[in-house]
Order: sequence, then structure tokens, then C-alpha cells
Amino acid sequence: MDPKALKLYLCTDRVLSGGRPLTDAVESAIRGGVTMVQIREKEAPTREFYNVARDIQAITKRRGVPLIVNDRIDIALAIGAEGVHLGQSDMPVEAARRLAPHLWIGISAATVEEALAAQEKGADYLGVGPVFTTGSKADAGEGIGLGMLRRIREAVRIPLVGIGGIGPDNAGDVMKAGADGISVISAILTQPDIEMAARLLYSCLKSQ
Ligand code: TZP
Ligand code: MG
Repeated sequence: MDPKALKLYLCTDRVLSGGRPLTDAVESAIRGGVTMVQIREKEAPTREFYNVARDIQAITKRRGVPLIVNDRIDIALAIGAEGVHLGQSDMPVEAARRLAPHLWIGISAATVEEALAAQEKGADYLGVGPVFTTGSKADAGEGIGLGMLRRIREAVRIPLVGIGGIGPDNAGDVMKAGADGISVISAILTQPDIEMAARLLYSCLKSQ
């Protein structure tokens, strides 16, 4: 995968986007500079997840932005997404790789051990975090901090994004710690002007 796609990586959350149509939100975010989108549906039944993913894909395809599906490799394959993002409790990366040799596979990692294991078993990129404590994911746990992000960066070769509690005030620090990009929900999706919020965040990464 091209690590440049990781620069400003939006994860969706239909609750945090405040009832605004997700398609409009994603379109605005891409207009503001988002370089990759992860469709993340924690509550939706399979058919609804599939339909939402197809709707978002119509936008990402038109805009030339890669689409990643959270948790569900079956939905990623069914819609022809560019990739799948898997947590430590989801399908193991090596099994996902067997099912889908062509997909980009991202793995969540919070420790050096998790990061090295994911790399060894064939992950294409890592989502490292939560870097800072965040209210956007109930089971995310305490922030691991910039020091741990840096340690993970030094331990692995594959590209990685920082995720969790990242916004305009700390995005530059995450990049300085060695991340290829940032992954965010609330710094874009809870903002009244989504395009401007994405543009502001992108400007915080530009010089890195
Ligand atoms: N994984 C680790 S933290 C997190 C996810 C999905 C939530 C990120 O949301 P926010 O609002 O950018 O902190
Ligand atoms: Mg998961």
C-alpha cells in the first residue's frame, strides 16, 4: 500500500456525526483533505452495514480515496473495498491474508509486542493507540502516550497511524513521533463544519 494514503485517515461513527447523513459527512471530509476512509459500524446488522458501506464507497471511488472496512472482512470482500482493519479480538491477520491476499490489512496495536506480531504475520499498516485517552471508543482503555508510539515506530518497518484523542493541538506531535498519519473520528465528525475541520487538521500535518 501507499503510506501516503494514511496521512489523514477518517474513521466513521454515525452516533458522533450527530445524525447528519454519513455520505454528506464523508464527502465534506474528503473535500477538506481526508486521504483514506474507514467505515466503522459497531451496531449495524450485516445488511445495514453492507448498504452503508456501498453508499460510502460510491463517494470514495468517485473521489479516488481508498476505503477500509472495520472488523468485517466479508463485507470488505463483498463490496470490493481496498482493505480491512482488524483489532486484537478480530480475525487473526494471517487468516485474513489467506482469505484476501489482495486486501490491505490494518491491525490495531497498543504495545511493541502486538505491533511486531502484526508485522511478522503480514499486516500492511498499524493503527497505534489510543495515543491519548478518548471518549469516542468505550473499550479503548487509557492513552498509551507519545513515548509508546515512538517505541512502536522504532520497532517496526510497516507504516502506522496514531489514533485516539488526536486533534489540531496534538496532531503535529503524533507526526513528530514518527507516525505516517493520524486517524480520527471526533476531530472531524463532531465538528459543525466538517470540511473546514478536515482542512485544519490536514494543515497541521503538512509540514511534517
Ligand atoms: N480506536 C482506538 S481509539 C479510537 C478507535 C476507533 C477512537 C478514535 O476516536 P477519536 O474521536 O478520534 O478519539
Ligand atoms: Mg475490531
